[in-house]
Amino acid sequence: MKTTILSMAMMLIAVVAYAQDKNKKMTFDVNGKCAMCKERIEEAALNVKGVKYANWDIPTHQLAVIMDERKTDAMKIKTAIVNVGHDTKELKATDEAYNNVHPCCKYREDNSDDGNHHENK
Ligand SMILES: [Cu+2]
Repeated sequence: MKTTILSMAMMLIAVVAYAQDKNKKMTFDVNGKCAMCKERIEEAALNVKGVKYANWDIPTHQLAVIMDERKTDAMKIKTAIVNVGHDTKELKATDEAYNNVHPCCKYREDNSDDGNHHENK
C-alpha cells in the first residue's frame, strides 16, 4: 500500500514536471500595424527572460512565441508588450505607453496595415 502511494506521488511529480514545458509554443493577438510595430513587439517579448523566439505577423496581428514555462508565462510577456504601447486581448496599454509609440504606429486611430488582411475593429 505504501509503495502504491509512493509511486502515485512520483507519477504526479513527473506529470507536473512535464507540464512545465521549456519550449512552449503560444500565439496571441497583439494590436499594431507596421514593420516598426513588429520590431517593437518582438523586442519587448524577447526581452522577457525565458522567451526564446518571438515573431509578430503584420496582417494577422498574431504574435508567435516559444518560451520556457519554468521561467515565464503568457501574462509576463503580455505585460512587457503593453508596456511598450501595444494592446493585447486581455491587457490594454496605458494611454501613456500608447502615446510613446511612433505616430505612424497609432493603430487605435487608424487600424489599417501593410497587409490589409485583418478585420477593422
Ligand atoms: Cu508601427
